[in-house]
Order: sequence, then C-alpha cells, then structure tokens
Amino acid sequence: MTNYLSKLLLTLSIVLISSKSFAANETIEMLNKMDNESMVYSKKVVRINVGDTVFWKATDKGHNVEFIKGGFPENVEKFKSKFNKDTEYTFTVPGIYAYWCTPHKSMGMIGFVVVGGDKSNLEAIKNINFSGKSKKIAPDLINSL
Ligand SMILES: [Cu+2]
Repeated sequence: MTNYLSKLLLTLSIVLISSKSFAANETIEMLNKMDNESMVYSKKVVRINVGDTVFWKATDKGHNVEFIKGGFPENVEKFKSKFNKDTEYTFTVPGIYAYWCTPHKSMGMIGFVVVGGDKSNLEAIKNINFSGKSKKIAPDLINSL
C-alpha cells in the first residue's frame, strides 16, 4: 500500500510539474541580439489556437510587450507588460494581434500572433503606422500572416 501510494504521489507530482512547465503554447524570447539583428523577439510571427497562451521570456532586460492600438481585435482590452519582466497572455479572441516593445518600436522590435487562423482584421493591421526600421520590416511580415 505504501508503495502504491508513493507511486501515486510520484505520478501526481510529475503531472503537476509538467503541466506547469508546458502551460505556454509558444515561448518567445526578448533579446538584445539574435544573429545580426538587434532588439528583437526570437519569433516574429506565431500561430496559435484560441485559448492558447504565449509566454515572453525576458532573456535580456529592457524589453516589454505592448499591443499596438488598432492592431488587435475589437472588444479585446489593451495589454502592456512591465519592462524587464517575463510576461504571458492567453488569447481567447480570434484574430491578428500586432505588438511591439515600447522603447524599441522603431528599431524593428515587433511581433504578430495569429489566433485561430482568423485574419478578419488584416486591413486594420496593414493600416498600423509603424516607424523607423519597423516600417521597413512590417510589410513582409504582414504578407506572411
Ligand atoms: Cu525592446
């Protein structure tokens, strides 16, 4: 019986540990440098299902995640994470979400999440007024959505 109980406890703890570490469906690192790019999210486009969670890891400091005004579905509240902190967001409304890092939004630090394969707000995404390097890289990224 003791053996059975300890096995049960071990199984339970493994289940709990794995469900915790795999809570995020996508993990994106916030980086100062990746290959020859600087100030960058490790993945610029991710595709997820409705209800999935994206985890942004503050691998390097000085970054955050801010949903761009007009760059996410209507009836979704704006979202802005704290600098230097890991953050996560669970996407319950389908559509395209465009975000940037507040201090590096003109240095190309932008990203997109497509939720549930829904691109009904693509026109709004195309109308976002990016600046600097982001203005250069946004069109190709948006075309790839
Ligand atoms: Cu940044």
